[in-house]
Amino acid sequence: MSRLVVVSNRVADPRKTAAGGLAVALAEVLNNTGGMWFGWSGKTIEPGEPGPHAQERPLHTHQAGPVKLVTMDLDRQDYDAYYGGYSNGVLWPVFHYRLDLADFDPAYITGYRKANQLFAQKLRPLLRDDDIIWIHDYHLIPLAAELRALGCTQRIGFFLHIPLPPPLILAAIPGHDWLIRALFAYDLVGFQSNADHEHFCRYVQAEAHAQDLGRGRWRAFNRTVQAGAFPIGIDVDEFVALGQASEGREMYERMTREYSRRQLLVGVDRLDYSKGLPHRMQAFRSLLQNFPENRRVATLIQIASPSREEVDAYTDILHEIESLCGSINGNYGELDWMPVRYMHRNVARPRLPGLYRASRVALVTPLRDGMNLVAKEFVVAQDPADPGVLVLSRFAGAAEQLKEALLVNPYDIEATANAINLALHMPIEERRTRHQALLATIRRCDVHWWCNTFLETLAHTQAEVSGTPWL
Ligand code: ADQ
Repeated sequence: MSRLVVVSNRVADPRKTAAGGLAVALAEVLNNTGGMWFGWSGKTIEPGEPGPHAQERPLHTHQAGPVKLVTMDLDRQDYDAYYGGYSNGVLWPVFHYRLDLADFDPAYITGYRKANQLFAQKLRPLLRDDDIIWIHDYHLIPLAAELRALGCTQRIGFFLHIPLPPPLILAAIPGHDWLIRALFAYDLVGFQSNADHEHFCRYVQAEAHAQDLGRGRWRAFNRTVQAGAFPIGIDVDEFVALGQASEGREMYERMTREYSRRQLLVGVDRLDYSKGLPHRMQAFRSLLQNFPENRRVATLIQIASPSREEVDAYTDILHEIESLCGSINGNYGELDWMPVRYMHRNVARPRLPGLYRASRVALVTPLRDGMNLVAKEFVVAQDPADPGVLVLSRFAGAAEQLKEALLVNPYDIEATANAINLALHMPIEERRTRHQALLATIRRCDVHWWCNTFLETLAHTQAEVSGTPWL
């Protein structure tokens, strides 16, 4: 059997739990298949620090159960241009439709390319001929092209965890043509939703004049690539078991005791401008303003884990949220009731199911999101006899699958407040019916389905190369 090699920017010990969708999903996959997980070590070498040049630097290797973790350090300047610069200063905002937040510094693309070349040079000698390579996310789009340039002929798949915008927005990215051309070095390219896949098709047809070979296959630059939607899921059984374990149960009991006379609303996010936290706070404020019967009852618990604090747009959003929470609590709070409890930190993963289960409503209202796993976790954690209600942004990839949620436009503050009110007062029969349907979808398309479908498709697809490829 072929060995699976997963490559992503960050690598985590799959036996431990982490916050962040990609780390959680990949840990599930690798724990099942075994193999190698390659990526950045989390360490940067400062200018002037003694030691070998990047190319000669030794790799870090660590066996974690069935998974071999291999990581490399990056020079500070390369890391800044690759990670903070092109990946999170250009690709992340533009892929999330936020052209206004992008920093189009021409130096970034060079650092991004250099880091990808270094990843390729370090990974190449570790590969076996029959390895299956699965590369993840926007940090590493050109990695297959760099590996091919070094002679790799293995099957290589790519999965984009974030949305792909329509061609007009995509074309705002400096180097967009180079970036999309690099996708043709893969055998299979996967997206979260049909919408993202359709944007890819439109782009390659219009900008790369690719030939449509049917059934998701495209031909351009003397290569073919297979593309499709593979919506990511969660490990449902694992999350159910987590909810039944002692920490999950204790959390549930503590929350239901503490808030016995209240109705809890919950939001759990990385602190990121794509998650729509200020809009969510404003909708909650409108709920209290327009539907006063919810005052003294509805309590929003918002957990936002620290994320990418070295990027300016992230500190701005932090201050905005703190000020909104302060003003809502100041205007509506009572001596014995605080409308919003905001925590800027992680919740230990074993406690999450208990927190979700104790909540009547989840607010998952990103302005744009590739998928959003919190929406799925919330549904799975509910008591089927008395389930809570999911208020979900129609701009999350999850909305394509989770049609029985209350779908909202998070920019429309009043409409979102109406939906939250509806959720808080939804009759139990309707809650059960919606929950049953949502749970069935989430179970059917869980993380194992995602992984198996992607890898099976990859195993049956190999790019055809004819003539001289552009590489
Ligand atoms: P993220 O943007 O990180 O992931 P998401 O899908 O919601 O978003 O995953 C977050 C994960 O981290 C969930 O498992 C959640 O429970 C956990 N988490 C988040 N905040 C936490 C907190 N404060 N405390 C504890 N745990 C927390 C990216 C894309 C998404 C896509 C995933 C997977 O942006 O659109 O769904 O990858 O592909």
